Amino acid sequence: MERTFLMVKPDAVQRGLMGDIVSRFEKKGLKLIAMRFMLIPKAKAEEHYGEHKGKKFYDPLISYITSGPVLAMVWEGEDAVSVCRNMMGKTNPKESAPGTVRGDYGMQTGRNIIHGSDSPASAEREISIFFEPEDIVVYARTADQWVYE
Ligand code: IDP
Ligand code: MG
Repeated sequence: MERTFLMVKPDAVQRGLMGDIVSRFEKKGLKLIAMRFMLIPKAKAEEHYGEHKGKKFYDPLISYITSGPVLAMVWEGEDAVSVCRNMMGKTNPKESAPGTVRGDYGMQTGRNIIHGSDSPASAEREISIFFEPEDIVVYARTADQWVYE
């Protein structure tokens, strides 16, 4: 099983979309194993988005992601990283397919609703920024026998 880091961004929290977004991943069959509603300290935001440092959207991105609470989550499932990226849609919501989170709710790249890890290695790195090992909830979900053959 693979793990991925997802985060409902401040715009989506303010717009009351948390429940819908969590519900999509839950209904898909992914398993929630950690969740934290929080304000991101600036240093953590800079660590998380370190790969973008120096780009023209970097400073606005750090302001955006620290502008209000986010919902940070870890989800587990078969190929969880790519499954969740597909459900999120393209980075630019104007180009995201209808039915995806960004395609259904966003209008601009600078307000694109959700973050999701782009590889298993990124997922591991990002999870460790936002969660301690003991925050991960280990449990058997009985419905898994109806999700996986
Ligand atoms: P991703 O979130 O789909 O992986 P990245 O290219 O990794 O996209 O960019 C990280 C985040 O930076 C985006 O989700 C978005 O919030 C922001 N971002 C990226 N490009 C732009 C841009 O051109 N204008 C404004 N914000 C941007
Ligand atoms: Mg990215």
